[in-house]
Amino acid sequence: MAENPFLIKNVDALQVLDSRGDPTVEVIVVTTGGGVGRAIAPAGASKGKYEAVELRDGDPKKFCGRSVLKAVENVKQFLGPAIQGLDSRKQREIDRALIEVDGTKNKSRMGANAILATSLAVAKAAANTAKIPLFVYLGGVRSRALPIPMLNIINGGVHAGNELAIQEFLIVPHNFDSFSEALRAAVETYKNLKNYLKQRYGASAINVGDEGGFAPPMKRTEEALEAMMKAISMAGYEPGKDIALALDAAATQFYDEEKDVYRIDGKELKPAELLRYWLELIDRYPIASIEDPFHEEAFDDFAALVRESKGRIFVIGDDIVVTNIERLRKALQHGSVTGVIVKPNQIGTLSETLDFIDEAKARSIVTVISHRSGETEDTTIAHLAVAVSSIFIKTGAPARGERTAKYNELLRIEHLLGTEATYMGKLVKLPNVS
Ligand code: 2PG
Ligand code: MG
Repeated sequence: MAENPFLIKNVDALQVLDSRGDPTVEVIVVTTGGGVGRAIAPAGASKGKYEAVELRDGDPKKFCGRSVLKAVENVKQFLGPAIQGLDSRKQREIDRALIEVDGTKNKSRMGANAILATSLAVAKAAANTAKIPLFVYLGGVRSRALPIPMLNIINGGVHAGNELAIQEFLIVPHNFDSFSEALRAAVETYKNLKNYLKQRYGASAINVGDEGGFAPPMKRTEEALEAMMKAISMAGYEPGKDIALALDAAATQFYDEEKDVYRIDGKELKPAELLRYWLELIDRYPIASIEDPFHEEAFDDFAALVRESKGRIFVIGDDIVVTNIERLRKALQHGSVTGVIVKPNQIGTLSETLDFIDEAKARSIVTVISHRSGETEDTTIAHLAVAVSSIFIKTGAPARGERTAKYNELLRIEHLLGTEATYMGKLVKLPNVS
């Protein structure tokens, strides 16, 4: 009998660079059948306290302390040998083995960067051995819906060198027949925004932040929202009806724990005042979702926004939930979220990411498969979004190679699916947009 071609024959790792010039871990898995899987771990800047831990060497002489040579060694010495000879299709068994080798709750011994890159590379090697695309391998025949992209076109917070407190101002092109049409509208809006910002604020306003969005010298939230509304209209679309707005406040970053206030728009707002501010904004603008409206422990404040917004927006948890099932359960007990961000590197393995998505969906929680601010050419999240029929994907502005890599992969998937492809924007009605 011929040998099983799906067995893991070789696992290798090396240090490569992410979009901020920081080193990160790349893992290459090869199967006995010659299938190859290659995956690279991304890295966040506004990280949640409860995320799985990324291992960095901290040696000031190497990459200013940011090198990941220890994590690379961990793949070669411990993680690789632990899964060698296993069937690459047995993702759960493999991920369990990786978790066991690490032995900590937050993956801090081997490093979540080492573990995630290994876990994803295994799935890609299995798909490659089977000679099918990753989204088909993960999702099967049911995977044919392209997600609605949430494109971060104005950057603030810790992702940009301006004074906007809110980290991400996103456009959500939903009223389109296909993903490619939606992406085209997003690009046209992005280009019009560029022209508008240049005229209004000068040439330095069109410098871009970490995720490819512009980082204009704005101070107030409403300035950014107005600019986006204008850009959508200038591009020939109707704000709300065709293209909605969304925010990722990443509020932990502008929360002052000692004083219990949020520093935003030159003011210090108490949680109850910030809640009122969010409600006012969703009255005035076609905002379909707000991510991390309060800091990462504020389960009750999140719940108050869910209650008081009465289904008019998705209240999305990122830092508060960190792709962790236990945190999701806690958030659901409190009624804190109606949507969640899914970042595989927050939890560290593919199976745990899939379990998280399943549990969210089973509780009618909307999913947003998401990139990190430090990204690479790795396109796994594009495949994951289609595989699990996620309504949304968040992967930056339609600019910078590490962001367009994901959009281009989604265009390829749509092309490959041909007439079988559908667009989530056609299947789902967004709140607060008419
Ligand atoms: C976020 C992300 C990605 P970071 O907060 O949602 O946009 O940022 O990767 O810095 O955590
Ligand atoms: Mg976020």
